[in-house]
Amino acid sequence: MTINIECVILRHLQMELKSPFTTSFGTFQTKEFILVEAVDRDGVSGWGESVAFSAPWYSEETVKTNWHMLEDFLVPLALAEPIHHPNELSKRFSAIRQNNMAKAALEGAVWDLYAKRLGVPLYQALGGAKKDIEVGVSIGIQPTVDDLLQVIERYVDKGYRRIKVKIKPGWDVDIIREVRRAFPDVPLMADANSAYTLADRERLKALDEFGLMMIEQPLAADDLVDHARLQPLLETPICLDESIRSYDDARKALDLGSCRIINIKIGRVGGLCEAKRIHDLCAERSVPVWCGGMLEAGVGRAHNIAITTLENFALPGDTAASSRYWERDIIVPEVEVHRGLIRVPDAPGIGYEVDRRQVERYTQFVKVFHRPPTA
Ligand code: OSB
Ligand code: MG
Repeated sequence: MTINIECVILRHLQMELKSPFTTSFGTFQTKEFILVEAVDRDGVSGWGESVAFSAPWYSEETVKTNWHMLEDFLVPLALAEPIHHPNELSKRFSAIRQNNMAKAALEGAVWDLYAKRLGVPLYQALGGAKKDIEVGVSIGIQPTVDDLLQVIERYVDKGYRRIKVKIKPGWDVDIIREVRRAFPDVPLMADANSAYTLADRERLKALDEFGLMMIEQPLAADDLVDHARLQPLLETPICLDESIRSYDDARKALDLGSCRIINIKIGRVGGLCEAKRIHDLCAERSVPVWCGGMLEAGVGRAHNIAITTLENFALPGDTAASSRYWERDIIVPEVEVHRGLIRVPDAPGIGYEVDRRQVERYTQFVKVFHRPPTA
C-alpha cells in the first residue's frame, strides 16, 4: 500500500483537568498538547497526539520543542515522499536525534491513517489480539492521607485492576503503610518519578513489607547502573519508565538487571514501531510490560489501548477512562472502563471518532503544511 499524505495539520489544544494531578516533580492543572492530523489524497485523516508537557519536568521535551521539531523537521520528512508502511517513517525519522514524543505523535497519525486505509482496527494492524484490556489508575500526591484513601476507595469501587500511588521522600513508607492497612488486598504499586538516589536504599527497602507489585522509576532517568545496584537489594521488582527511551535502552536495562518490569509509553520511546520492538524483546526475555500514561486526551488514549492488545502487555496499564481527567474528551465514544476493563473498539484505525467540535473548542492555534509539488 502507498500512503500519499496531502497535508499535515498541527493543532495546539488546551484542556482543563477535572482536578490537579501532582507528582514528585510538579502539579498539572491544565494540559496543553499538540494534535496531529495527517490527511491523504482521498481526504482520509489519521490522528496522533503528542504527550509532551508544557514544561521539561518529565523529560526535556515540551509542547514548544515538539512544535518546532514537527514544523521544521519531521513534517517535511513525512511529506517528502510517499510512505509504504508506518515503520518506514520511524526509519526516516532516525536522522533526527531524540525528540521522541514529537516523532511518536506524527508516526501515530500515520499508523491511524494506514490502518484506516487497510480497513482494519489499529490494534490488528499492530498484531494485537485482546478484545478487552485490563487497566489500573495512577493517583497523584494528595494534600492529606485521608484524601488519598478516599480517592483510592473511589477507584477501587469502580473496579480498577490496580492502584498506583505517586511517592516522594516524605510521602512514601508511612503513606503506603496506611494504604495497605485500608486496602490489604488491592494490587498496589508506587511511582517515584526519579525522586530518590542510591543513598535512599534503606527507605526503598522498607517498602518491601507491603507486597507492592513494583516500584516505578525510583532513581534518575539516566541511571541504569544505579538501578542495577538497587534491584538486588529489594524484593519488590523495579519497573523503569523515564529510563527507557528506546529498544537499546530496554536491552541494556535487562542485560544489567536494572529492572524486572518495563512501563512502555509510546511517546517516550518514539512511536508505536519502537514500542512494539520493546514489547517483543521483553516477551522473548519473559519480562512483563504495561502501558504507561501521560494524562492523554482521547487520541492518545486510543493509541494506548491499541498497543496494549499485544500479548506481553501482561499487567494493567495507566489508561483510565476519559472521565478520570476530562469533563468532555475529544473522541466519540469516550473511553469507558467497566470492572477494570476497556473493550477494544473494532472500527478501522484508532476505533474512535475524533469530535471536531470539541477539538475546535479546545484549539488555540492551527497550522497546515502541504505536500511540496515535487513529492
Ligand atoms: O510517571 O507515569 C508517570 C503522569 C504525568 C507524568 C508522568 C507520569 C504520570 C502518571 C499518570 O503516572 C498516568 C496517567 O494517568 O495518564
Ligand atoms: Mg511513571
